[in-house]
Amino acid sequence: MSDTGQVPGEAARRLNEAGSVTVLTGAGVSAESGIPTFRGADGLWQEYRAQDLATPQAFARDPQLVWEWYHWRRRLVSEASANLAHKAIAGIEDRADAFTLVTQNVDGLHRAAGSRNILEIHGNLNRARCLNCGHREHLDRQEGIPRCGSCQGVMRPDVVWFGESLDRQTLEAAFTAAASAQVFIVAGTSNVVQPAASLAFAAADRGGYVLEINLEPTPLTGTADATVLGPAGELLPQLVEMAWS
Ligand code: BV8
Ligand code: ZN
Repeated sequence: MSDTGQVPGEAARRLNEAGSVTVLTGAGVSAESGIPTFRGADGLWQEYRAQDLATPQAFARDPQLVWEWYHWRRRLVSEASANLAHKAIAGIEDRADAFTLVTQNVDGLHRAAGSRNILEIHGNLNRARCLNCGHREHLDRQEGIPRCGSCQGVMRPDVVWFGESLDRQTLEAAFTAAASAQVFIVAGTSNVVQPAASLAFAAADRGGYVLEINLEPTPLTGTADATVLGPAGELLPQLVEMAWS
């Protein structure tokens, strides 16, 4: 583990030479845009307990409360802009031969930064899904419980809650992108939420070079080929600069 906050030269060289690159991001990549992470000191879960909000049971019990939380998070995101970490990841996509971005984030900031090939494995905050007919639509309203434009049914946030399975096709694509990555970059995630937390290990098992960028060690540290502790908004631009300058 390199705690010098310095990207190793080998990581930059491998990125420059890689035919296929996959990046996995978590809430830490949006932290420098002012979006609270989940488990950090100011984390979303501190103020609100996850089990009270990000579960189907919570929504069944109190849909109004759950929607208030999501509307609050959407307002935060609407006032935020993509940061240098998001932009550096879009820059890697511009230069790599084959590129996939797998994100656990539901804030849509990667697309705002110019990323294109994105697998949003936990869904998206700005989309709602009808409980009755499955119709999905972009969310404009800022409060209350949205009603389906197609059947008037109650809608839920189009995100994956704890205890819910991820979309099978999206998850398969994410594991394929991990297994085929010559370089796998993991940025801003505590690597505890499954099945996302297994992706980096899948990449390592197939001989991919795994670079972890995070503020603190995680269960991946030690398996990753390199772990650099520091802000993604500094380290990812540094990596791009070293790889392609
Ligand atoms: C599933 C969307 C099959 C919603 C999210 C018991 C009962 C039921 C399930 C389970 C169980 N035990 C285990 C499970 C499985 C569970 C799980 O993994 N639980 C964990 C907590 C143990 N997983 C699931 O339920 C998944 N489904 O397994 O289906 C199944 C079905 C039925 C029963 C069992 C299994 C569904 C998981 C998806 C949940 N949805 N979000 C919403 O957002 O509202 S998860 C949520 O956590 C976000 O998506 C987030 O992205 C994700 C992971 O968190 P991180 O992104 O890593 O964020 P975190 O704050 O943790 O870390 C940030 C890191 O960044 C920190 O390390 C910090 O140091 C660093 N950082 C901060 N700033 C910076 C930085 N790094 C760099 N630069 C900075 N500036
Ligand atoms: Zn409907």
